[in-house]
Amino acid sequence: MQATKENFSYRKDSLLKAHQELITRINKPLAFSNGQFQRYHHPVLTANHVPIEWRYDLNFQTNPFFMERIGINAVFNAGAIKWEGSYYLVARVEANDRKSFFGLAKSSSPIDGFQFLSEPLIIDETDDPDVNVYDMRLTQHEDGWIYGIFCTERKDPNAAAGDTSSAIAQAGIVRTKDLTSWERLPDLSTPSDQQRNVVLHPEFVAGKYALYTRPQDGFIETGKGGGIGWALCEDMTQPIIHHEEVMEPKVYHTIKEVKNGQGPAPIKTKDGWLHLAHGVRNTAAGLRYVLYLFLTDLKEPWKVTKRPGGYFIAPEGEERVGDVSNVVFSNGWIHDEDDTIYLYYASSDTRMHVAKTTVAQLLDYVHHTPEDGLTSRSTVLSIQELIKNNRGA
Ligand code: M1P
Repeated sequence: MQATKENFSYRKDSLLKAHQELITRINKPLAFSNGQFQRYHHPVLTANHVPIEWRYDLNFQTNPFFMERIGINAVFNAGAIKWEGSYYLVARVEANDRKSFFGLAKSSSPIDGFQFLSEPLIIDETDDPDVNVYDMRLTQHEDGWIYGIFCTERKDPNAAAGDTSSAIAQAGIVRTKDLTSWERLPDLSTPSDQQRNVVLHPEFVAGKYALYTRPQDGFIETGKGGGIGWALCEDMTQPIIHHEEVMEPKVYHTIKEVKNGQGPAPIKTKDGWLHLAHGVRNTAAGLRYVLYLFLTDLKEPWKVTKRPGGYFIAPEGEERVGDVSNVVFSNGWIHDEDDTIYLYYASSDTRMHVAKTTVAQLLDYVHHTPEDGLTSRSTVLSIQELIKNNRGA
């Protein structure tokens, strides 16, 4: 390639044009829906959605080959919120150097048109600087703040010499009132060695802040910990949890056999709190992450009242392939004014998708999907029951 002004301009103009086409691309529903939710044709955010200004030096003098300077590897695991009439995703953006950070993308439509704001979020550090941050859950709390709880990862100080992998995951916390200025609070202190997938419940419970946690012994393995925990905290500016109770455990030979974790903050409905979570099982091809739903009591949100068996969303088609294949993960959904729910999920730690459903559909699903009977025989009995009823239909 010749480092000429003509080549520079041609490459720059082509890239800007392709980027503009991508971020303004119309999304359409796929033809088939299983009645539970509607998938869409295109991902809503990908690495290519990241602004050109974040990746390229646009000056011919300093970048004569119009070379990408800072590559973006993936955009995934986004928190979500509707704010002042617009839809926002706070995405995990991962650069080629493996560092994740947060990018806020905005659209007037829930299914397409997401564009990153001009700069990535810069999160203040605590006295113990974060090495990597990711997977922010946004909660609009009744105290008036929007909280973002994310995973902060640091090297394990007790790692043996030569062990360059062991890490400690904990819950970092920020809060904002305008999605522009973010105040860093101290990290959550809990009785567990490690935490991921910590989510703030939107209402006070017994006058306290309530949190869904995921106690775990190791960085990858949850060990004897695991399950979705429930804990109360007096003050988010001094966030300390003294006790966490597992309310939604991992279970042998289910979609959540190895581990599970709360997705976004639950949605309040007339029948209880609707929860979206991920469940993980092991296979010969590695871990498989799927999404599942459950319902908890309105007044006692730590009590599970409905546990539909199996997964709600599993990776399909191109979703099955990516940096960490066979994964769907969600930490953001939006409950719109008309009771539509936009469920934002990432596939294979690579890109973001949207699925559209409604509160009525999800309640029907949690009430009428048989619970996992934990044996093959019980699954056959559920199918027989369905067949019997269909014969009389
Ligand atoms: O790679 C799949 C997911 O693995 C982790 O989730 P969990 O702690 O529940 O296993 C996270 O790193 C998550 O970001 C990632 O998508």
